[in-house]
Amino acid sequence: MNTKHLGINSKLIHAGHTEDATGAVNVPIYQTSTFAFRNAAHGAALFAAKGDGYIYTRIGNPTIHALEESVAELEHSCGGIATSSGMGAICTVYLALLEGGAHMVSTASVYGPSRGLMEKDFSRFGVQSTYVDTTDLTQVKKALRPNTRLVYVETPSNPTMQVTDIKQVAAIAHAHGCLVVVDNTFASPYLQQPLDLGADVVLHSVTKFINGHADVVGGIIVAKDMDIYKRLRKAMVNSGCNMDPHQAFLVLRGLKTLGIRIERAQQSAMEIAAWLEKQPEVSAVHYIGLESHPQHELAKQQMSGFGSMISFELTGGMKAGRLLMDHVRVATLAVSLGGVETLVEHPASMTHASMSAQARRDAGFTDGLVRYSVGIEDAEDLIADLRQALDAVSVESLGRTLESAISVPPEPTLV
Ligand code: LCS
Repeated sequence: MNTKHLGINSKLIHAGHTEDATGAVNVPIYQTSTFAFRNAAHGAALFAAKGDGYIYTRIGNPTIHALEESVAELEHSCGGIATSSGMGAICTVYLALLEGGAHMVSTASVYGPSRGLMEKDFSRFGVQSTYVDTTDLTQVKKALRPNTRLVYVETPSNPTMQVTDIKQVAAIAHAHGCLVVVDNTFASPYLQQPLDLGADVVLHSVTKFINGHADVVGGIIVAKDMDIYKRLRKAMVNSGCNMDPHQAFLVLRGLKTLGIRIERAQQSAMEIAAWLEKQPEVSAVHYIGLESHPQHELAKQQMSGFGSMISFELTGGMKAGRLLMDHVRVATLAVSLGGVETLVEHPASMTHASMSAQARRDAGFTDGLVRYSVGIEDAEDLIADLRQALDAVSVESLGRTLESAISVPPEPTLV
């Protein structure tokens, strides 16, 4: 069905789905590694990219193709490339668009391993990188070098919820002859379409909002033009970062409810963020829907909603952050985000522990930061859960302080 003229919720249901001979309403799982050629000429034509059909699942598969077509349409792109994971998508992008001696400028507050892969692995092949606060356009301009090939932006960023102006960054990067890549995981295509704002490539960890049910790990990349798309697809096929057909089937199923999941979760997120702002144990709340967020106005312009990711800082620092993890009951203590269940984690000791303490501070977050991915439970239950957890943290912190004040120091060792 041609869905180009339809609204986003209709696209979520129908885009990418072409009816097969059976009339199956859902795209079947083509669980096969290889596809038989009709004859030698057909096989040769497929290898010469001249015929219709499939060769081998690492190169392409109908179930995976349906997901790629669907996300490509949602992101207003010429084509999608599904990958084994979000990190598979990031690795493919670096591999396809950088080479030894090239330089990349990136958001400092990116998902930890996106930075780790560049600084610890791609650097071994002579790729250079500079991490800056991309919400500050002067820092982006200053970081550009003659050999800069890529400006990589994560917006909103993980876990600081900083919003980068995609249009402005694209104008700066393009004037310098660089490509712009946006990690759109936190917004999802339901809330933000970076290609329309000037980006050249968009990637997602589909593990998060796109799938939305915490049962699949996957990634996807979409490109603005065919030339870039072909470079990315070649890198994915050659590196073997492909998605599996069963993974693609589950993601296609999750994708259908993206709109209603996000609408509900972001309504609760707004309530929870406003409540958190009033709690004495909380020194800062980073939610782009709050007027107090420094890029609230920009988020309003470049996104169609504020999403459901919140991070907040506890006055009690690292100790309070870790204690809170042990006391939440409705929210699940787990990494990942963007699912129907509310997930809570402590970036300094978990997702962003691979960054140095200095890099975390430079990226703009403290060791008392808590990341909270709002799911679709009842908002009042989540608020009550946070309140009892904050109370328990206060009681336990006080207990530990008293304990250390009255504890008898150990006997000095006699030598
Ligand atoms: N990009 C962003 C913004 C992410 O948050 C993640 C994973 C990735 C890429 C990588 O995707 P994956 O390979 O896991 O599918 N973020 C995680 C997080 O914050 N907690 O656990 C995983």
